Amino acid sequence: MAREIVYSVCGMCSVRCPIAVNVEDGKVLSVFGNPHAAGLKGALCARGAAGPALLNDDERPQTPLIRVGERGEGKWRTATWDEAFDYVAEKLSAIRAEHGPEALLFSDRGGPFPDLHKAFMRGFGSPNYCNHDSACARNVQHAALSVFGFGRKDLVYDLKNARHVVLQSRNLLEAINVKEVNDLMDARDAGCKLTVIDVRANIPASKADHFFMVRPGTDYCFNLGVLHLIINQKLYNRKFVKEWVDGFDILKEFVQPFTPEYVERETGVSAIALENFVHDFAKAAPHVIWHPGWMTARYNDSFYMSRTAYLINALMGAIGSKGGLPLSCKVGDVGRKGLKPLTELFPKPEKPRADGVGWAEGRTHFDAGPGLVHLAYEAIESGKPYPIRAYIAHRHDPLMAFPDQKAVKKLWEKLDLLVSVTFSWSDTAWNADVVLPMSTFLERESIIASKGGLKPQFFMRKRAVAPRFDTKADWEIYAGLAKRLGMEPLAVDRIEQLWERQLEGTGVSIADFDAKGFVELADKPTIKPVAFKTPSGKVEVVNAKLEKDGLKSLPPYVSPAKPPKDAFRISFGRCGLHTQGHTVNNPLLFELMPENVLWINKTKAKAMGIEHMDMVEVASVAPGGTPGTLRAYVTEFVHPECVFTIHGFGHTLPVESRAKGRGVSDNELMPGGFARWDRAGGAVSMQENYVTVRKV
Ligand SMILES: Nc1nc2c(c(=O)[nH]1)N[C@H]1C(S)=C(S)[C@@H](COP(=O)(O)OP(=O)(O)OC[C@H]3O[C@@H](n4cnc5c(=O)[nH]c(N)nc54)[C@H](O)[C@@H]3O)O[C@H]1N2
Ligand SMILES: Nc1nc2c(c(=O)[nH]1)N[C@H]1C(S)=C(S)[C@@H](COP(=O)(O)OP(=O)(O)OC[C@H]3O[C@@H](n4cnc5c(=O)[nH]c(N)nc54)[C@H](O)[C@@H]3O)O[C@H]1N2
Ligand code: SF4
Ligand SMILES: [Mo]
Repeated sequence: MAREIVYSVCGMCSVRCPIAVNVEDGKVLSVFGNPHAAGLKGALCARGAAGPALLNDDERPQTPLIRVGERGEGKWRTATWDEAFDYVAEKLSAIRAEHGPEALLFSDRGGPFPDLHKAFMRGFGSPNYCNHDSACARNVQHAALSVFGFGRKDLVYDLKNARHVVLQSRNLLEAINVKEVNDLMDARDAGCKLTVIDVRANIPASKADHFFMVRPGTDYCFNLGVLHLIINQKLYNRKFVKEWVDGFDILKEFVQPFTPEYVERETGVSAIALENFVHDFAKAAPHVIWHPGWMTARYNDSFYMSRTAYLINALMGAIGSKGGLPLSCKVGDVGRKGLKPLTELFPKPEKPRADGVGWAEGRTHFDAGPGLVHLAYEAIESGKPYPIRAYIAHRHDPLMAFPDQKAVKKLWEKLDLLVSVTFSWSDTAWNADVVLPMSTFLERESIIASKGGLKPQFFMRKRAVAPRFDTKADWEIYAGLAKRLGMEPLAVDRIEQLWERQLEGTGVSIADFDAKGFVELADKPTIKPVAFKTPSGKVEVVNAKLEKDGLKSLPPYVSPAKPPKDAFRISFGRCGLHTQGHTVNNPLLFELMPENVLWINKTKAKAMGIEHMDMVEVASVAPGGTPGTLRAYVTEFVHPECVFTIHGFGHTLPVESRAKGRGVSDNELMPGGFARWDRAGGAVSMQENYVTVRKV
């Protein structure tokens, strides 16, 4: 019996926790949290532990597939990898010859391994590398950039040492990052206070010292009220403000109307409770964290919720502080050399990006990084600024991730080629021309990734077992295409060729990863001195780029519309047992949670004759959505103006026998929602949609 522990990286969600895989005779027995990883305590979440069930599931694409029927009809022919590579490469070459290399669009799920995909796009000659983030954290990213000049991941949440944590639109105990969960629980044991601001009582609310159930859409107002109290009652860190905050007087003047009484009328939170909380919070400064949110593609002003959250942290002196939000160290900050980027194998494409991000009028304030893929779709439809005719959706299911499938499909109609690279079935894979099946995370290697933080590190995903089916790792997929598209440097036969290239000059070797699966680049945690990348070098209340694009740094607060009569705003989020839409069909996780329910306020439900666990139909108020039926979860712990559900259910594909027909898809309740996106923050505004509910 050959038994071994393989150190690798979880792939059940984009957090990518370090894992230890218990392998016997080429079979995975179990998966644990990597015991060497600080803060993980050897733990994984339920989804990570269900990795072997994904590996052993036969209901996933097992070989390359080429469409034979109409798009979405589900008629395929199986192909060998050579055939599939030839097919895709020939199409791509023809499109490049006719429309130029920029006619290829790529969207990615994000995470730590995008360098390879970006390199592939550069090698092809296209600038159109995007990720999924306009349906996720783009508002937070742009908020960080606008206030600090650096991105959201340039700050660390030092939860372990915090004395008061505020979770606003952030479900830290169910939308899981295992280390963060452990750190928060340790901090709580050491006396850290917890405040939750949400439209319903989630799990963190059950452990909170202060819980505020705010009227949906009023978070910006809530934060302006908090700033009002912090400033007027001189609860801020004067030294930090004097040294580091530019525009304090402008902020002071702006927040004057937001008295506790005003905030009470808007949010429903009592003026006294608000004042008590703010004093409690300020007492713990600077060891405080006001979380700016993660999935904030919710309202037209969610960007401003995150901006004001960052400003509150700054006024508390929490930026750069232990137990607050210290600056993340990059590899270079601890005197080491970073990984050699694979993108540098090819020159930067000359054409501007199709989404207009960073250059087009009204879009110059956006991060020139991975951009806004929903705007690139508009370029497919309009042909402006130039035609986009091929699209590779890598580890991305836009048909489930964006509102309004019909609208998205329509925008894709002019594509000559749509490729889905995925390890499970998804609506996007089902609608693709070619499905390139990826090996699960237990069956593949990835390129080496680098992680910043207080102690930067490199980490490596290793193959724990051989693939069960005819699937490939992503490096094998892009190497296969690179060989046929004349991109020599990526046309490798072994992953070591890429690893060696990445590690050149770093002083780290491939063998160094054997001991723990990662290599730490500093002996002890480093708290970096505070420095901002804004033009003034300070925290900026007024952002010149926003103003130049005709947008406001501090827009007037607009009271959110009340839902139409007998209707509710749709609200959604995550649960601990599933990742987005792609684990519902996982045999183990499905058993634990086969469908979603609809949280509805008790008083409202009573008036509508709906009892707990009754079947209800939920339908969009705007025409064009797809109604669905699910059970009502009747509770006083959800705001009466909204109903809430867990995202990712309501699958329809015949190839997913378990998930099919179970629960309801929230994004199908948002017709027209694809077009509602925030000009300032860049993300779609998914909670600006209303639904009706009736007992069936
Ligand atoms: N209505 C509504 N819409 C939402 C949300 C919501 O709550 N409500 N949540 C939003 C959020 S926060 C996000 S992040 C997005 C998520 O949506 P997406 O960005 O599309 O991400 P996932 O659903 O995680 O994965 C997409 C596909 O990639 C495949 N996949 C997963 N991991 C891998 C991998 O390692 N390799 C490969 N090749 N394929 C992989 C999965 O099988 C799945 O089919 O959706 C957003 N959209
Ligand atoms: N188990 C699990 N963990 C995950 C994921 C997963 O799919 N499953 N996905 C990962 C990804 S991609 C992301 S982006 C993160 C998301 O992490 P989070 O953003 O923390 O997760 P969500 O559950 O979408 O939303 C957080 C909370 O916002 C609340 N909320 C909804 N509307 C409002 C509002 O108007 N105001 C306020 N104040 N609160 C509101 C919801 O009730 C929910 O409790 O989680 C990551 N971790
Ligand atoms: S949070 Fe869970 S699913 Fe996500 S990477 Fe960590 S263990 Fe895996
Ligand atoms: Mo996300």
